Amino acid sequence: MSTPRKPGLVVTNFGARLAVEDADGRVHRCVKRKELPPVVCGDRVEWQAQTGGEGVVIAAATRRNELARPDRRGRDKPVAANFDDLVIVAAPRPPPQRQLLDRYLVLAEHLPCAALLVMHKSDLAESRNAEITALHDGYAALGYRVLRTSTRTPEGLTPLRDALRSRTAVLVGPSGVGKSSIVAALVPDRDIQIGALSESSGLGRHTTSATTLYRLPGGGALIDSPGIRDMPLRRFSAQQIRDGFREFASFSQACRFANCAHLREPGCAVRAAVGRQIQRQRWESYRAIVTAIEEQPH
Ligand SMILES: Nc1nc2c(ncn2[C@@H]2O[C@H](COP(=O)(O)OP(=O)(O)OP(=O)(O)O)[C@@H](O)[C@H]2O)c(=O)[nH]1
Ligand SMILES: [Mg+2]
Ligand SMILES: [Zn+2]
Repeated sequence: MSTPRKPGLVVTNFGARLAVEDADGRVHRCVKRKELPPVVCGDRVEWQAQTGGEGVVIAAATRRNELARPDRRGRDKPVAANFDDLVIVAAPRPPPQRQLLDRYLVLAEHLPCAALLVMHKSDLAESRNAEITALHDGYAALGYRVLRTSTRTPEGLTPLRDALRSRTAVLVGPSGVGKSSIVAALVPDRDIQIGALSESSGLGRHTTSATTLYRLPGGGALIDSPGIRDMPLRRFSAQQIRDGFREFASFSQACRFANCAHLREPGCAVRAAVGRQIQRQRWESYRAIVTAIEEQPH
């Protein structure tokens, strides 16, 4: 006899093993039906309880968006789905990599989702240095939302807490910038949520290193994902990369060629604006990204 189908939210996964939250906020250990494509953190699913064992996920809803990242073999695998914001975390330590920030911003433009830049560790003296200040002001000038945050000062996370209220956000950025520290500070019962996950999912301590969704006390959710060194953008065309640099749009119409790549073409209005209305470092980052994408295996 089969039990009723119930709606659920995937909180974390490890291969085919899933932790699924039910409508009452309880987490259940489930397996996925073999014929279903991979199911990840943030996926809405239907599942059925089974007597004395793991539940079975029998259907997954179409995703609104998804974050993919390279697996150990370098192939893109989805790791999170259905989020409102990509929170891109940078800090003075480890030193920020502009090109990585720009890759995440291109990604956010196309996922689609909103992008929020977080200049973290604002308690450190270096957070006022020329490089961090230039990043902050440069991205703010492009219309991106940029926040300064710290987990080491009393009010250091207030702006981020307010920005994330009732939203589902994914934290991304290189290892060591402070993503998990932010989650620990914004999710007071994170250890309890991890404990519940480890217990109910049978995934053990794995849940602290896998992409995992945590409930925020004021509503909404935060997805913590381990840092990666690179964001390959393999799924994007050259045109999408160009469109990912939002400040190019008002100039590219004036380029001599409609399909101008803004690299070496004569009569390029984007390049003519570099160093003036277009920040030189953004254009250099753009050039490095398109060059890398042309060279990478697909
Ligand atoms: N000074 C300062 N240090 C911080 C702050 N937030 C986190 N850190 C420190 O930064 C280091 C890395 O923090 P994590 O939260 O583990 O970084 P992460 O981004 O989750 O790293 P991965 O999980 O490896 O991707 C730790 O030593 C933290 O104590 C902050 O606001 N100020
Ligand atoms: Mg972490
Ligand atoms: Zn051009």
